[in-house]
Amino acid sequence: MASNKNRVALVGKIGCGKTTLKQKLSNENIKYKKTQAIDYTESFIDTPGEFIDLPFFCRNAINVVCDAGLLLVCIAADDDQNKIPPNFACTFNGPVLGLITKADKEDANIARAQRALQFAGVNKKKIRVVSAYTGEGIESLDQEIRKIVTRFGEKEKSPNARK
Ligand SMILES: Nc1nc2c(ncn2[C@@H]2O[C@H](COP(=O)(O)OP(=O)(O)O)[C@@H](O)[C@H]2O)c(=O)[nH]1
Ligand SMILES: [Mg+2]
Repeated sequence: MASNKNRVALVGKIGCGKTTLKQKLSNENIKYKKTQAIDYTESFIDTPGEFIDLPFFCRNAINVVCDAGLLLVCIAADDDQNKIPPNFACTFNGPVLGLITKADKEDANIARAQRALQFAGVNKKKIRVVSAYTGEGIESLDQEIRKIVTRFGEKEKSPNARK
């Protein structure tokens, strides 16, 4: 069975910037496209925000990301209504980073987002602040991901080559 250990999983509310961040980290053009289903690419598992927004689907988020090489739990800096379940990140038996996205927003509240991520079970030392628009924090995040997920960004020769 194909493994997801070379993939980085993104979870967070609808519109928190997961897909845009994925595009930025993949050096793709930034283009808005609602994520309607789980999107598997060579390096990412991008999940629909409904997995977090709707408590009923939370178990799907857990199942889908469980064997990823790295979990990125995202919350937008301007979000004043956290929906990530308490200790969500603790269900994941692997490396986790908490991302505060959209740091460029005028009404960004980094301290609030940090509290929400800690409430979601993310270690305070593992929280990073990024903006896909200004590029803040993207380069260092990219380097950090490469240290954790060794084949991050590599194109594979054929899907069957995956182990
Ligand atoms: N200001 C700002 N807006 C962003 C940023 N990242 C994403 N957005 C916008 O937020 C909206 C939702 O982004 P998207 O990546 O689709 O969110 P997703 O539902 O989590 O995948 C889009 O209109 C994006 O252009 C960012 O870093 N800064
Ligand atoms: Mg999306």
